[in-house]
Parts: sequence; structure tokens; C-alpha cells
Amino acid sequence: MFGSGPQRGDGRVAQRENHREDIAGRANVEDTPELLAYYDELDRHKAGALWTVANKIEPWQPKSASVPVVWRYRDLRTHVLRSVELVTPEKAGRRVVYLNNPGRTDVAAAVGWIYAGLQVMNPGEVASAHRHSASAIRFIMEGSGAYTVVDGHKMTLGANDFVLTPNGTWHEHGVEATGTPCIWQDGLDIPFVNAMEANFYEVHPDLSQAVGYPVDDMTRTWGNPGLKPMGEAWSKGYSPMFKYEWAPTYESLLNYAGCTDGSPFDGVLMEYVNPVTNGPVMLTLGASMQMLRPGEHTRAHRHTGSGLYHVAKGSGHSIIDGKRYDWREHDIFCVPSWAWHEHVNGSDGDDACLFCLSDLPVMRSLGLYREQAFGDNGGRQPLL
Ligand code: 1HN
Repeated sequence: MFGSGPQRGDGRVAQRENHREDIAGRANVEDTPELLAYYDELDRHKAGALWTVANKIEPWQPKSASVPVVWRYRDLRTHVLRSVELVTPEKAGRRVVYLNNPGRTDVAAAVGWIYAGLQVMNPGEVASAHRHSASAIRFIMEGSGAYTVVDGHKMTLGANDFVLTPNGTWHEHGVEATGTPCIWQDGLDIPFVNAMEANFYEVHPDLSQAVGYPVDDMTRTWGNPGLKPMGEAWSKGYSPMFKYEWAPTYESLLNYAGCTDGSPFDGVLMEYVNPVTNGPVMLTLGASMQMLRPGEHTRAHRHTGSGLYHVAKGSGHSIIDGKRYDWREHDIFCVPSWAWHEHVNGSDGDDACLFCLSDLPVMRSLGLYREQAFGDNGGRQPLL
């Protein structure tokens, strides 16, 4: 994900971690019968002694509960298609197989506070309109004829396009009767919004919205390179460009790749932006696309913030906290917060492209972003 310069080496952090209980200034109180009775007494008053939990609630560094996972499309695809025979969108609301990180099953997250799933729709099907406080993106994987309507704006969707359904917007999906079965990846901040205890959900009174604008108008208005429409006001926190298409994204990566060395940690990395603010596409979720050039093997780094990667093009592997995870087109993998990661393009003579959905906008705007380069071994992690 987003790369910049190296910071300090990490050996000392690991050493301190091992000796944390002995360090002066950290809680280190031994139990006595008197103290245990005292803790029970506090518990009866719905209170507790801080020194019994301080080391747990104030770790030296972030400790993600999420584990690195690769969800292989060739394994999941048949199960996703099978759901078409088992449930209708009318009954299920949304026909989705969600990605359940073994460390985050309690909040149904794919990584950190990010939810993700694979949704499938057949030609002629529609998923009714609703709105909620959670924000979403959907990244199109296969099929033709898919569309999403957001607050009356209809977007046509092709492979590797992604569409926003920002918090509070009415949204519905469908596949034209002339299309083919479509599968896309949903990504939402539901676990985060639930953690903030701020989630509202509402079904559209008519279950469907009237399309009130020319098709694809938001991308045609706001998505022109280097140009903004004069006199069009937009003051919402999210991008007015509801759809970001693959073709201009790939062309931009190629253009940039032609004149940059790229980041040592990320290759050629570009962030999708709100054209009004140049900030992230939504306040809680950010998106980027990175190109790993033929043969590229990035240096390892780690940072706060969770990343959910979708392989848009090519194949390769990533090394996450010392373990190798192979991926190819349309596989999805996650990098938990503060996990070391480096990426390797394994495509034969071609580039590989990784789409990344992240909570970096939250990390940045709350002042929680930190980053560290892997100092040893030329920036490569030893394999465990
Ligand atoms: C949602 O609104 C969609 O609009 C998909 O397609 C998945 C999972 C949880 C909550 C809302 C959609 C969702 C969702």
C-alpha cells in the first residue's frame, strides 16, 4: 500500500516485546489473597483495577487479530455460483458469500474492520434498493450487463471497474436481461461502523429507485483527466465520481510507470481520489491500484491500517509476516495492520496489478498512520 521512506529498524521493538512484563513502568503486580478479594469487590461494583489489564489494553505496538488469508477465486467461484440455485436475491436481500477471516469471525470481517463478500446476480435479476450508514465499494470480477443505481444515478459496470455506494446513499443492483451472470466483490466498512455503534439501515419505500440522470453521468462529469466541471458544486464527504473504470486506470498506471522508478515498497502505486478534494474516495474507505512491473520484487514494510487486495491482473506472491501467499487473477488476500509485507510479480514478462481496499483514510484523518521499513536483509523478510 502507500509507501514512503524507511523509519527506524525493528530489532529493538521485538526485544522489548519479549521483556515487556519486566520493564519498569509497566504493570507487574502479583496476586495475593487480599488483592484477589479486592478485585472481586471491584467487579461487584462494575469496576476493575487498571494494573490487571493495562498491558493488554496498551500493547507496545498494534497486534492484529486478523490473520493473513488468500481467498482463491478458483476455489470460491463454484460455491458462489451454487448460491444462485439455493436462494433468490428477493429472499436473501443480497446473494453473497462473505470472506470470514478466522481471527475476525466475531465481527464478520475479512480483515481488521473491513467486511467483504462475493455477490452473484443472473441476467434479469435485481437486488432491491436500501441505504445504510456503512459505505461500500464493489469491484466487478466477471460478467456483462451489471449495473448499480446510486441516488438515482445509474452506472454500467465492466470487469475491474469499481463503484461506490457511499454512506447514506440509496443503492440497488441488477444485471440487464441481455447480460451474463455477474460476480463482483463487495467491500464495506460495516464492522467499523458497528464498532462505532453508528449503523442505521433502511429499505427503500418503493424497493427501487427511479433513474433520474443520464447513464454514467457522474463519471462523465467528474472523471475527465485534469479537468473539473465549472460551476458544479459538491460538498459531500465522498467522491461524486461514483464509478472508476479499469481502462483509464490501467492507462494511468502505464503512463506513470513510464516516468517513475516507483516506490521500493509498492512499485507503481496510485490512489483513487475524490476529484473535488484530491482526498480518498470515501471518508472511511480508500482504494488504490498498484502495478508490479515484470520481475518486480518490492521491499518489505509495515504500516497501520488493514488492506484487502484483489488481484486485478497477473499472478505472483506476497510475503506477509514471513510466510508466502501465492495469488493469481481475482484472488483476494489481506494484509493485517502492522504486518510486514512485500509483493512479487510472478507473471511471465507481464505486469501484475493489485487493487487495494483499505481503512487508510481513517488512519490518516485520526492521526494513527505509522509506517516502518524492514531494515535487515536488503528489505526482504526471511521466510519462516
Ligand atoms: C450491501 O448493502 C450490499 O448493496 C452487499 O450489495 C453486501 C453486506 C452487509 C450490509 C450491506 C449491497 C452487504 C450490504
